[in-house]
Amino acid sequence: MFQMQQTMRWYGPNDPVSLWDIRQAGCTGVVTALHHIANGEIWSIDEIMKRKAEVESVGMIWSVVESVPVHEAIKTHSEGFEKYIENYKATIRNLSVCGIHIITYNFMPVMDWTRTNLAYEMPDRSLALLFVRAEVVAFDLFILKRKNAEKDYSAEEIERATTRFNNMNEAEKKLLQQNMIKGLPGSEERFSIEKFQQALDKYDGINADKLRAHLIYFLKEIIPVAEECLVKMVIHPDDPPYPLLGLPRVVSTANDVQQLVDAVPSLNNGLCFCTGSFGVRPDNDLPMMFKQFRDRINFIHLRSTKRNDYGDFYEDNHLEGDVDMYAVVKEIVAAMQERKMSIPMRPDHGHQMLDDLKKQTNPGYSAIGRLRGLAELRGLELGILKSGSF
Ligand code: DNO
Repeated sequence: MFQMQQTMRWYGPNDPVSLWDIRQAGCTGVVTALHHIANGEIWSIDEIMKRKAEVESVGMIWSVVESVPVHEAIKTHSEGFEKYIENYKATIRNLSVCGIHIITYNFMPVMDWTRTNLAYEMPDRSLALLFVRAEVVAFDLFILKRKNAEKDYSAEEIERATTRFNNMNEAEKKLLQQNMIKGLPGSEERFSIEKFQQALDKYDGINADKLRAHLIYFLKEIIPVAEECLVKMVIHPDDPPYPLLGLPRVVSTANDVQQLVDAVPSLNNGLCFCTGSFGVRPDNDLPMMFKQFRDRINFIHLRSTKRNDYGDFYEDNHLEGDVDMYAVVKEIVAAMQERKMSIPMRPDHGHQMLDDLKKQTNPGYSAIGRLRGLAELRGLELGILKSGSF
């Protein structure tokens, strides 16, 4: 019987969660990246081997790279983008030489995953990550003051944002700005407000169709290299799965993913199935989506969110919230038996809880919350496997 390969993300030597912590959580694999190498530069074999040795010295394997970031020039087709694509290919080759064969990346313009509140208190007093859409709209209209921003929102959304903004004190406004532009761990980009505006300006004239065309161009360049090196590229969906601050997002729905598959059908053109990201949209049927793309899902993030009708959501416990985790894990278990292989999975995020409340932690990536999530998911999978109900 094939089971998910249990992994956790590790941000490298500065991560307050150690490799031994990850091992004690029951993981056999580690998901990591060379965060110290600037976006767009080639990852050398030396640097990759150093990280690999570190992970292996603790008795685990480096299962998945998350992420090799895609330089902004590649997304906008601005100066130097061909060179950055060549560098990306070189990194794929080097990772493959070192025996690392699954690479995660995303194609979100300017910002990676985004939340407005990093310490939202749950009824049990653990802290969760929260996204309030009215606050993003308020940031756009009243802090960033983006030209023509009001055209992107309905009258009702503007009213909600105005009320929310008027109720915020200076400290809250400052914190919101910070949360929007400073980037969450793994985002790889940090901006001042001026630099942020300049980065947005680069997307003038780039709508969803154009961004998609740039993504397909990139795939047509890199997937043949991935095929040759036996590397599975897995794209991470947009988080949240809809446009932000006027920036297009093109990996938010089943239809978006299908378009990428149609353009580049190779199985090396794969998907990182992130239930927390896709699950924010009620029109994304997660078990169906898993089934649709099961041949090319080579990495899984399991997490659940709880949404409301305004586009807000918070990150819930892994087996609660809107994601039907039982139905999703059933599909995963079935797909693994069919493909005769296990797929690496990490419990994505977790609440800050217990002893971690007294510590400095990476938002979403504290040890104990993820340990709870992993323990629950591992039990769910075992129950499904043993009962043969898949
Ligand atoms: C957040 C993560 C993302 C993800 C990238 C993949 O917790 O899931 O930062 O790593 O989008 O490139």
